[in-house]
Amino acid sequence: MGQQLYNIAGRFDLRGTIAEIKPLGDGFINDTFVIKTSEAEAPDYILQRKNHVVFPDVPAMMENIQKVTTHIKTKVANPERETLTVIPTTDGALYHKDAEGNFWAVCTFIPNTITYDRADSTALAYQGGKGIGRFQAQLADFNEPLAEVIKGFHNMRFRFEQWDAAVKADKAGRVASLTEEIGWIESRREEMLGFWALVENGTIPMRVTHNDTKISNILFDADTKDVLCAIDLDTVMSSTSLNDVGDALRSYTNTGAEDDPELENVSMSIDMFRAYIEGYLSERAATLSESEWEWLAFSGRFITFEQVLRFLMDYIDGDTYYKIKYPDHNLVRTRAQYRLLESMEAQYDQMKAIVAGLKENI
Ligand code: GN1
Ligand code: MG
Repeated sequence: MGQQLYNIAGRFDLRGTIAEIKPLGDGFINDTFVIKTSEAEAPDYILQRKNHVVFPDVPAMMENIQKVTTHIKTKVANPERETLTVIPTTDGALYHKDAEGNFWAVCTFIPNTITYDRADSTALAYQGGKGIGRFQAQLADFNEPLAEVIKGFHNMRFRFEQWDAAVKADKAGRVASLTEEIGWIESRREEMLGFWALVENGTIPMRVTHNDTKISNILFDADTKDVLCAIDLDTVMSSTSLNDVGDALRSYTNTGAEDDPELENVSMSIDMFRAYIEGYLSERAATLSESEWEWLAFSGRFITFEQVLRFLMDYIDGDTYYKIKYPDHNLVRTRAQYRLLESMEAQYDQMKAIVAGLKENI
């Protein structure tokens, strides 16, 4: 891989000399590397191999990212720092396709920043909420069409179609051992599709959204700990803004890990819920529709449910979508996310009361 990475990096229009290329983070989908350059004045870069099984049209995805970041750059004081900068190839393309058919893309590494795998304070949750609220606000007047990079990504009707097909096919022969877990999904089918019907009939508006708002996809300033921008823009698409809030609540409010094998660790922190929502509303309160207000608290339940479904579906399919670290990883993820969902359900009245209180005070 070593020399190959240098060759690939060499295809892009980089400044400076490459000193080192090393792996970064552990995303479930793409492979990510940091390119360090020798010269102090040359930036470092992020190189990613984009997963073209998950993203069947990488060129369209890169177009989306380019359009959205170009738009955001017109809205901010520091365009180099407050959104991603896509670096084209020396031929001017937004990606490089290698001999094996892999797609690669580069953006600038934004220095003096920090990411978190877990929100460890309400201050951080507030900042994260502010970040996604601001991202949505920056794109409120974005009117160009965006490609649907993953079909039906947060579309619950589509997810249930996939689910029904997966359970029926039972590719890995695991369905018989999953009666209880499958029951978790089936008992909520009607409620979740009922919510989605409000999106389908236009009661809940479609907007430009990020769609993968877990905390590790947000960049914070290393000194101030203030939010800088949303990164991992692969899934930017048209969706409901509630899905961004819901996915973030799933991530920020969890007292345990997403794949915590110790279920006692997992619950929803109501303080983190309040902090995230307050941060989000600091940017979005004035522009939320009545229906968005009404379903704001529910959004956490919706996306956490979807994540239970997606992890379990991947386990049923034989672990083809998410990278796993051990054989039952997707089942452990399913159970941990289900525990979080139960905790949200148990605290739902409080969540709604917090949102109602915040609405009164604006
Ligand atoms: C994936 O790409 P990454 O690792 O940030 C997934 C999200 C899931 C998340 C669960 C394109 O996010 O939808 O919520 O894992 N992204 C895609 O951690 O499927
Ligand atoms: Mg991603």
